[in-house]
Amino acid sequence: MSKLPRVAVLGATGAVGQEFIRLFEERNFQFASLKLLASKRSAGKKLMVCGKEYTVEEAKPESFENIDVALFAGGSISKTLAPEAAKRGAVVIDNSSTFRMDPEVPLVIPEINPEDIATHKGIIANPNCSTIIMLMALKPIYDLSRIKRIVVSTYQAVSGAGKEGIDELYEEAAAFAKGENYEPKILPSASLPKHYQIAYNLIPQIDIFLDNDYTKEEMKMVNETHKIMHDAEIGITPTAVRVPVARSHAESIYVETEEPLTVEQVKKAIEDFEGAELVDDVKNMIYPMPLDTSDKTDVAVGRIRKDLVNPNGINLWVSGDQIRKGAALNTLQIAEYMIAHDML
Ligand code: 3JN
Repeated sequence: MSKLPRVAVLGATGAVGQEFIRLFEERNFQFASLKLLASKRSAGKKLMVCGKEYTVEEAKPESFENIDVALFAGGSISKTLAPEAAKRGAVVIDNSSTFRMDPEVPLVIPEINPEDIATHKGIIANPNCSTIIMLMALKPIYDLSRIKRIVVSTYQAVSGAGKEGIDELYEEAAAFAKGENYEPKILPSASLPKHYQIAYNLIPQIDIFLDNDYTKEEMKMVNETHKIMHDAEIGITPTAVRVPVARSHAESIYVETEEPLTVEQVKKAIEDFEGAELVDDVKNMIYPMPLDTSDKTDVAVGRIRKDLVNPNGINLWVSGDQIRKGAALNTLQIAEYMIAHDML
């Protein structure tokens, strides 16, 4: 048996960092040592991991000396610290978008393109949550017949905008119930000049608009899908929408394949695909819902049906926990794959 890895977690106190810690316990993830890192503001906090207390340290370039694998929860800090960690010999698995489209950096969903991990040069990128949740449903279909076209609308939970997003939803709903006014400050994004109520509403904007009138979140889904699937020919049209759901994203997806597929073929492929769960029994009102997929490992796929117009079209509905499979779990699975294949 090879040696256990020396692990660092950057962003340990945030939602993704906390999920890493839960997953270490749940998956019995073994390490020789663990360092919990965060911004100066969180340094000194004590956190329990697998029954042992750890003190959060301020993240600095030197923090990554003698580290085998560094799990980065995300954020702009990745830009400066990921190269510093890689320089010191750590393999960085990064949740931010900073390096995702860098041709030198593999972008990996372990159930889909694990072979790309071996090409890393010190940094491996974790895809955007909406991309991961979509592709966990579409890869089994792609393996039956190449996908030519995807039209997807996302229904993204407020926790995708951080803890402040959840607080805003709860506070707005509570204020509304009491007939009070509430001034939104966070959604669609704290940094934007205008904010809209999310309680009892939908906001068809996640992140900023780009020159083509698609949002950055939507274009992440397009570009990252091409890279992960090694197929830049897939035509993808996304609409990303923030919905008043606390946790777990959902997506309505139309796919068009090269060859016509039957619903039975698609259902079987989803059932057989590691990490996807078929939740599809409409006669008994069984379909994926965010309340059911929150804190769950698998991405749930249902409402699978033939398109009414195109014989090569299939429609489906997906829901998955974006903090888990969409972020922390996918990152940890990359580390687990590397450990299992003696790559660290
Ligand atoms: O809004 C969501 O539901 C997902 C948000 C993702 C996100 C938010 C801020 C910055 C990302 C991401 O993972 O793509 C980033 C980023 O790293 O650019």
